[in-house]
Amino acid sequence: MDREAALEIVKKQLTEHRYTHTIGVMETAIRLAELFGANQKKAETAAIFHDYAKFRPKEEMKKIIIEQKLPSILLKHNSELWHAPVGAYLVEKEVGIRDKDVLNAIKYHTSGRPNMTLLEKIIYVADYIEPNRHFPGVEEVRQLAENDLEQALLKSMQNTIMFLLKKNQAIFPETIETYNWIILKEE
Ligand code: DGI
Ligand code: FE
Ligand code: FE
Ligand code: FE
Repeated sequence: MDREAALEIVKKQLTEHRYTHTIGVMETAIRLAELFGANQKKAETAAIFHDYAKFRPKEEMKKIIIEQKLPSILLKHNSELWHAPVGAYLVEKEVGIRDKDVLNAIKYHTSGRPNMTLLEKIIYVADYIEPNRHFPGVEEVRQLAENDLEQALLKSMQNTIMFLLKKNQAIFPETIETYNWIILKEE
């Protein structure tokens, strides 16, 4: 899909702040794709639509998780996690995007997953480091992403898990599994 057409579709789903974030993720993802040899067009499309479902009512997302047989464990965890798998479903159904690589990058952009593809890593990291983000430690991840995407992914996951631990929040199993996968693979 043409970039301008895609942006016009997603803009209607988002707040101005979230739309600005989306543009930042798009630009960052394209640059990472160029740097690490991924398909730039897929990176662009996945980035544009990654937060498509962010503002859907919780009840609508819950209904989709049940009816589409998405993992029911999602319902026990923070609803912040729901927009990623629900977004992948809605982007296929409502926007007509069928590319599995793009849909999986949207689906796993919040938790990651073991054996993530290059495109999935790019969207995860771009979401974390895009220029409008101001988390503590984000600059270190930006530096790492200049030459080592794996290290950038590991650091952003560690920061996210640490942040959740400090807030007494549960960690979604797939988030932990992704973290373990990166660490064990390096040994
Ligand atoms: O949608 P964004 O704000 O751009 O970012 P995101 O989709 O990466 O993350 C959305 C939220 O989900 C963010 O506040 C962190 C949170 N999150 C990520 N992994 C986990 C999580 N929350 C819980 N409870 N457990 C997780 O494993
Ligand atoms: Fe998100
Ligand atoms: Fe993220
Ligand atoms: Fe995002």
